Amino acid sequence: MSTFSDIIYEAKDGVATITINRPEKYNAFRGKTCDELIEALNLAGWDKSVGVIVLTGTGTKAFCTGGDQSAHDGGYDGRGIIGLPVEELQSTIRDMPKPVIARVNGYAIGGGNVLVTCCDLAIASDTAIFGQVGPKVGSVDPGFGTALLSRVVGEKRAREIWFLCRKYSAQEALNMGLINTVVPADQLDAEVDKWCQEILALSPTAISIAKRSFNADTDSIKGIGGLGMQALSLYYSTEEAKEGVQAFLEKRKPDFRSKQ
Ligand code: 2NE
Repeated sequence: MSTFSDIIYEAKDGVATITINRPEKYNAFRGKTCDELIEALNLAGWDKSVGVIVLTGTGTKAFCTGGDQSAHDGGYDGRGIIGLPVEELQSTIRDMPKPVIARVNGYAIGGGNVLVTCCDLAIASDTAIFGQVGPKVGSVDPGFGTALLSRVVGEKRAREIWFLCRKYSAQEALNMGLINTVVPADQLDAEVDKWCQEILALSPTAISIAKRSFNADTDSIKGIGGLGMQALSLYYSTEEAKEGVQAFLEKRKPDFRSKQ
């Protein structure tokens, strides 16, 4: 029985599914959502009956659109350096000793795209849309969101993603290596299940050793992320950053240049 409010947790036949359940906010996360995600990941991660974790969002509009801008007032509404323990959430995905699959069913934007980046595997519907929006809304995710992304898609592409804030189709995300496969929306669950069953047939310990060895190469990014969040908390107190949040909430174009 799930005791969560912002997420849904279900573990069945070796697969734990964690669903961000805030469709009215396009599955954006607030402080409480991050805390619940961390708790659920730990539940699944250390449950021996679970061999694979699926992370997704409720509905077809969004996988996750990152930080909840309506819970942002010079910082978010939860705990941690910026009021959103996002760097802890990202590290928890990486630290879990089993594969975490992003099931991407719509927008994976901002911190949602970073979650896709941090997941071990990503399977998307052909309607999914990816991208970073930080510099458009007065934010940036300066750790796994930037440095790991460049490992995943390459330096030039990662810089393009952050410096232009464009949106990318599922096919484009596949071409750049951000995701593993794309399927028609009505085949998403069957495809995710197929990948889960293949993983469940393999040695869990061998997979967990492989996961940790993949992580070893990029774990130093965690330190960059901590430092980055300290800088981000200072940035959030500026007029320039506040303009980004206000403009999003007021559905208008931001004017950053006059505020820097
Ligand atoms: C996702 C996107 C591109 C969708 O655009 P569109 O035009 O299709 O829909 P719209 O009208 O913008 O959004 C639909 C509803 O969802 C809410 C909107 O406010 C709107 O609500 P209503 O007006 O219908 O009531 N919504 C969407 N995203 C939300 C969000 N993140 N927080 C609160 N409400 C949200 C477009 O909506 C978009 O670009 N969203 C902005 C995403 C954003 O700013 N994310 C935060 C980035 S910063 C971050 O994630 C982060 C991090 O990664 C690390 C540290 C700190 C922060």
